[in-house]
Amino acid sequence: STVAIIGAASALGAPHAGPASAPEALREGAVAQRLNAIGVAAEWLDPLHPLPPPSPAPDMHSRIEACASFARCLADRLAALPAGRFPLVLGGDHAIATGTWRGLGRRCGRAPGLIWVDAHLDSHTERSTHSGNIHGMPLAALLGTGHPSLTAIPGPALDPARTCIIGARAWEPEEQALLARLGVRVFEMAEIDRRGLAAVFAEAMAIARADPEAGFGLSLDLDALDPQAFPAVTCPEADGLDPRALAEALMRLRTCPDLVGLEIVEYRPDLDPERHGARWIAEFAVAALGPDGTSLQARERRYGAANY
Ligand code: DIR
Ligand code: MN
Ligand code: MN
Ligand code: MN
Repeated sequence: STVAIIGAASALGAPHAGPASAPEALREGAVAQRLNAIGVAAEWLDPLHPLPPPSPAPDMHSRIEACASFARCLADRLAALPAGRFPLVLGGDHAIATGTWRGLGRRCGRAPGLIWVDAHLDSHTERSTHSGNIHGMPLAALLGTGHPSLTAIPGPALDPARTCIIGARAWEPEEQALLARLGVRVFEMAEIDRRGLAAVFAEAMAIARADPEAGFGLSLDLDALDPQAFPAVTCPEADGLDPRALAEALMRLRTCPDLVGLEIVEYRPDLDPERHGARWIAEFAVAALGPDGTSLQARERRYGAANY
């Protein structure tokens, strides 16, 4: 099995263009080489670029349509990924997730469980948003709530009972109310400080894997990390995860034959001339995906041609 790295160079959902250049910076930043060096085959596919946004900045409705059409392309790419490829999606802002997880749901034949690692809840709709930014809406849309253009991206909606959030510490009441109504488990930063990330991550994995017939994935918004360690993100929030502790937790994914995809978003290389962030991102990919030949082969068997 080969890790297929898919750059999603869109910042259409963010208030800043920075995340759009992350795939280019990460391609230079040796993510594939780091994986190859530990014996995991990895190669970049052609990155996806959105159409340039018109200026002046378009209204929210046009930005929703632009994010949705980019996400449809990404979903189609993932749904059509050949057998024997494990998808590593590198954003871009978090609005790309609306394409990633619908496309992987199609690839696997059912909705994956999902661990959403984020300082935020990303569960606004076009009606509840305070900021108007689409990257504050993708989790609601994946769960089936929100603007029809976002909820109708082809693929199965997530199951709230197999979805959870890790690292939350900044939200608006409307999105918290939606998640409470749907029953999505939210592991706030305060709970992680109390119990430790290892214990919380184990519980999150059990939630995401509750259906033994379905696979699961992880979406990492880098703003979940403490900005003192990882400042180069679109919306930094104080007092977040320690990147070393996160890398250690991610190592638990290596032995999971049912892991269907990994996504890492919101890196802003324009704030990081030394590329410290790119090295962390390579570290997270290595932690999650390398070296465990048995699990990569088991993934290939489980999500091989017959299931696509
Ligand atoms: C805020 C921030 N809740 C919003 N969300 C971010 O814009 O709706 N998500 N930054 O990653
Ligand atoms: Mn966030
Ligand atoms: Mn807001
Ligand atoms: Mn996010």
